[in-house]
Amino acid sequence: MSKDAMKDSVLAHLKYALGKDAAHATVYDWRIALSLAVRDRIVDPWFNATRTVYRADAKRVYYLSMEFLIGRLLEDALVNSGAHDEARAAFDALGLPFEDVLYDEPDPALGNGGLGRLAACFLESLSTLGIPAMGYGIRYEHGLFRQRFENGWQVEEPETWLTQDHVWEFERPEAAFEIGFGGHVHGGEDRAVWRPAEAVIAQAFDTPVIGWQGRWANTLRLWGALPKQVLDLGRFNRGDFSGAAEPEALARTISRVLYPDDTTEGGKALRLKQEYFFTSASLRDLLRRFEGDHDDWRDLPKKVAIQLNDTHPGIAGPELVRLLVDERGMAFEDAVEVARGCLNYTNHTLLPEALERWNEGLLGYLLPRHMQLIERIDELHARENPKRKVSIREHGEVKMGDLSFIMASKVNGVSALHTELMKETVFRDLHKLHPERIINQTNGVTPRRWLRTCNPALAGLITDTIGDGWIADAEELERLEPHLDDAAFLERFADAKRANKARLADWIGKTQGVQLDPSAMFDVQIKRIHEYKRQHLNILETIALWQEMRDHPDGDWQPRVKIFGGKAAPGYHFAKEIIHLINSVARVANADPVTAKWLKVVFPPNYNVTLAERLIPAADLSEQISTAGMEASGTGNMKFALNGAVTLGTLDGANVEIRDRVGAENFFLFGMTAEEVMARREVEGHAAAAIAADPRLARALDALRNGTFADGDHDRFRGIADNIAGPDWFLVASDFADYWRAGRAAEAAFRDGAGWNRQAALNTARAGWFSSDRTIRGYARDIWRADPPDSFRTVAAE
Ligand code: NBG
Repeated sequence: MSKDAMKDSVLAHLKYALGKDAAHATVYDWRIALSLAVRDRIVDPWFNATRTVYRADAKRVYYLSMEFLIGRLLEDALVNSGAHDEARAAFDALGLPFEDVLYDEPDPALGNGGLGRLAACFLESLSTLGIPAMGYGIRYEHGLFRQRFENGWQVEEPETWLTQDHVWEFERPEAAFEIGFGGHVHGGEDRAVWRPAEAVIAQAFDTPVIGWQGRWANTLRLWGALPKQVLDLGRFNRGDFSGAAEPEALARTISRVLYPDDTTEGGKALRLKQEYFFTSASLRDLLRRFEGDHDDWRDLPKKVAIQLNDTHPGIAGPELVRLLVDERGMAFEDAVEVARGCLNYTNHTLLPEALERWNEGLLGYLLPRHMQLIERIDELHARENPKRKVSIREHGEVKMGDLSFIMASKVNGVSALHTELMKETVFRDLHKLHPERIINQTNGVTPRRWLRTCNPALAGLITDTIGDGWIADAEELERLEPHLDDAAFLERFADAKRANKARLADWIGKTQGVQLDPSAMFDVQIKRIHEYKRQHLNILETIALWQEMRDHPDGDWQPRVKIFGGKAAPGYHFAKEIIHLINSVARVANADPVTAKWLKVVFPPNYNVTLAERLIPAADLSEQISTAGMEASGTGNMKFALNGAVTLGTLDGANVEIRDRVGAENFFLFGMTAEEVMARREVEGHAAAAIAADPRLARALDALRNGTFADGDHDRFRGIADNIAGPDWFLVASDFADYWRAGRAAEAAFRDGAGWNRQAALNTARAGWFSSDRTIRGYARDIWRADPPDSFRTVAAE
């Protein structure tokens, strides 16, 4: 499409879809008009893909996830459909600010963190690779809360992305299922009849997900909850107006809000309802699709691969068995075999508080038939494995991890270390019974969004240097290596980083009112706020650094900017205190005339995909400092490396593999290993000993207790100080000294401009393996046994 055709299309949509005249159009109007123009270009490849899959009767992958953190869609669609340059040119010709239009789009926060963003990267890679797939999830009316700071404290506000037109989705009133809850089960063991006490309608909303170069598009199908009956007319006529609207309100709560917590289980009935709601709708949808062309249910695993993204859709096992037995007349044991042939499960955390368990009373009340089937599945597994020590049910609870494991063909971890720890810890007994079942698939990120789109300066340099093949095959980035001995290339690499930092400094100046020196070292930690991720270790080191600078105001300090971003779960008090501490240190340190030229602390609020896209390209140092053994993988760590930031990190999650690939000399390692962590926790008084041995740490902790950052209030940060001095489960004290050492080593390396630059460029050159295309190929090969249809290439040419 030419620039003029794009311009005409945008103007036509502005006029006929929005009813606006160019002279009176707002940024919002232009954004919607442009989105519609780009959407037009996606619909054909999307239809073609669907037709091709039907024609080839190809196996489909179904990715079930409570969260899809898709980020803004317009720029992604522009870049992947190849319309970006024409669109920019068209907007230039119209005299309109293209960037403002792109940033006008709200970021749909339909996820908490890594798990949801991974699902979004996977969808994009599935489309890029032409693998027939569908993402299934919930269309939350309110995504993750919007974060604001008030006197440094986190304040949560509802996210309202749907108050604007959301033109990327197509409503599908015809794709709807009735989802029941509660009630009673009648009849025998097989072919029981479940009569639910209440029901809601799950209705589909489809969003096309376009792959690189617009060759293929899969669908993200999100379910919205609607009432069976909009209005209780009887109550309305009796004058009970608010009561009359009750059925609607009740039903809609199911897809109203995303649970704002990615590590602890709310244990709420509503959450269980949400999980069953979208899992059941998705399974019934895919069975209906299969039913259209096939008549033997035993063939289901040949056509259907289902991936359970963590245990949130773990009820899929019993639900699929129920649909096959009660609604299609299959024998129980056959149904279990068919279900297991289709289902696979990804584990994303070892934190015990995050492993879902449902009270049997609650499960039996909301899903009585499923509770019966879970008992039978458990008995069958016991019969098949007479030596087993475990049971799905324990202390009156159903362990969703064990249920998902037992009902899956393959169970995977998300980094090499995490997978090994899974075998030794949570699934130790099940792994002994089924040693083939657990495999590893190290996470990845899409290089389209996380390099090509978010970092045009670096992407342009790479393409000038090695061509654009890296966008489809990120491992081609290795071809940069020979250029790392070319001073001119390294200078251009440094220029790109400098430009990104200047841009970020400008934005921070405007939005946060803090002036940053773009030549300082930009040191970034962005992720959910959690004790295991140890933002408090980072801020403690910041305090110690600030104190030393004050002691030696004539010192030759390396200027450093500490940038934080992340939300705390609303009920996680300690995490909120950490946020308050960071903001309090920022307030004091940024205003200190002695240190302000060397040290700045900034914490832009409401961290989300869009903010990550701003921050990552401008980072020099990537903080990946979790307690070893606790971060399953991490994916931010990969995005930083890809964008030429050097990691300061522990041997945790995928950091281990990043270090292996970029080389130990290009990675600042510190801290205990996972094994050492486990051993140290057994040592009584480990924190006190670490503090006694390190005056610097003792003094930083004192500053928390003497009111330095709390206008003299000695108690404000006592909780954090006491925790680090006391139980210190996350070993902040024990890792502090080594973290301090590594931080100084990173600063020294940064001072040596050329050497640092080379390290940074090496990170980019060697991080291509962390593309989600590589991850998806692994899943397709080892788990799903699904391929792109033979005609994928011909379709692209059509
Ligand atoms: C998160 C882990 C991360 C990992 C992502 C994606 C959950 C439950 N787990 O380390 O904490 O990168 O999953 O696999 O959100």
